[in-house]
Amino acid sequence: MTCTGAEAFVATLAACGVDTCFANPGTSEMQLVAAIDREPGIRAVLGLFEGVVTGAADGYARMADKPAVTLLHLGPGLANGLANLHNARRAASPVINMVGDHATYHLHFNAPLTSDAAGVARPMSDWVRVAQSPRDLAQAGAEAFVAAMDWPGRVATVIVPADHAWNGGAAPAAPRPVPPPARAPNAAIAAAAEALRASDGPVALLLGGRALRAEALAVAGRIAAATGAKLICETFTARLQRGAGRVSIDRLPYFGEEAAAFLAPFRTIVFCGTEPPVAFFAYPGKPSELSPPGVQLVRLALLREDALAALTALADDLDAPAEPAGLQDRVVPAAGERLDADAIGAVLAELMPAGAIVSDEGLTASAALFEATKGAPPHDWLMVTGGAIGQGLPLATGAAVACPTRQVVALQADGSGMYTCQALWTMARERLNVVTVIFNNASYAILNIELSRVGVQNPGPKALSMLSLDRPRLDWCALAAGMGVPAERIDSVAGFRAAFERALAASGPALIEAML
Ligand SMILES: Cc1ncc(C[n+]2csc(CCOP(=O)(O)OP(=O)(O)O)c2C)c(N)n1
Ligand SMILES: [Mg+2]
Repeated sequence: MTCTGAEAFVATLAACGVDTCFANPGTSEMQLVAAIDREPGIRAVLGLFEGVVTGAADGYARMADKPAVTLLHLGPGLANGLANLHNARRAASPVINMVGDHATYHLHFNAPLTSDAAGVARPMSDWVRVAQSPRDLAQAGAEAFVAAMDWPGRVATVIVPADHAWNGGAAPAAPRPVPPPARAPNAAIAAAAEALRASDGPVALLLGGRALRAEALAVAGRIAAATGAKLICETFTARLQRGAGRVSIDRLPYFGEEAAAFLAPFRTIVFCGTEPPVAFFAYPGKPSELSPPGVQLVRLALLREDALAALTALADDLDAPAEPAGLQDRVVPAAGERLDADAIGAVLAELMPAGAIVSDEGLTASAALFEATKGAPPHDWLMVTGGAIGQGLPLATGAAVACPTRQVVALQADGSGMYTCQALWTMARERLNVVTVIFNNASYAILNIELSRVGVQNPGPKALSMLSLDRPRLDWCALAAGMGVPAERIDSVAGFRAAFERALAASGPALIEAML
């Protein structure tokens, strides 16, 4: 029996294990909408802006370790979703995009929505495929799944011409085997062991990617026990498993000079799942590379090599003890009187349930929140990996779809939140267990800091007007209510504590607007 190209494509994705579609469709995608309608194995989740759709696919991927599929409307719809595809790509998240396009014979008429969809896809995709026929569309689906699963994950985009979607004669393609992750070479493991044994001073292990999962961190803790190595994580992690009972790890500071000072004492740094760090931006007269001059840099495993296997082999080589060093105790810092990120972090550390998932787009609040919650019950911490803001609320949405039994907490700066605040509507519609905390400082605060850091002196009112969010001040409670999410505004630590308790107890989403 044959079916349409769209049906064959969707059935192939389902057979590969895709169970979720984050969608914002248009006319050219109606065959795909109908095919998903008939596919019982795939849940459809509507996002009201494409940045929500792609950011949710990233959040889903980080938690499920497999791709969701997005449904996007030709080049312009895809273009709206690119910034969060950039973040997904920097997180090495598996994502499949299905992007509709005009029917092949319609393209040359240059109708209004005509664009180079594949050209739009390329910069933020690792793999792009334009389907050639209805039958080829199913093949493209099977190939896209393997491309997206290229360990630990990639962004794969399939352009779907409308006539290939609606024409018949197609059949689902068989799923293809997903290859196991590449192994770090033995020579790299031996070099790391030798460097750690023979270092002429303090040693550090700088971890990123899949080295930040609990199992890998436990092995890193054993290596720390054997060598005294300090464990450091990259500044912006895709998914860090942390909290009480897990191996604790310090975060490389964001500002370049702080990061350089942090790394200065080390004579040997071994990298696993990440590369030697560089400054987020260049600043006049300041170095790009953050590792101290003359330090020995050893790459144990690259991002795309199996971090757990490499750490395990290194621990064996070092005869590391079975018990990891640096296990984190359950710690709740005292919350001060003043409502700030430290106090909110202290309340989170006290009240966050075990297994919580935190989407951190707290920007200037982030460092304090991260520090305060290190002794919270075990949880996962997800950050903005590619520096493109507007990720936090969509990421929380996708994580909640992937993990319906876990509590998601979105720690959200106000300016960044406005890029993709439509995610709140999806949280309400899907009744997702997300508590959003908005840090309303009525400012692009970080940019005010950066303005002086790049050396601008005495900025005028016009410059400052580009960095402030007052006149009018945003009303997040009204925004949330308008999208179906119950919200309350608080301006004290006690108020936050009570509101957070209420929000956790309620089912479905809630928003707390903290006035800083
Ligand atoms: C897609 C994108 N656009 C613009 C920027 C530049 N940018 C960086 S931080 C920022 C403002 C952040 O303000 P907010 O989210 O309120 O955090 P705060 O600094 O107040 O803590 C902007 C506009 C960016 N990083 N990414
Ligand atoms: Mg702000």
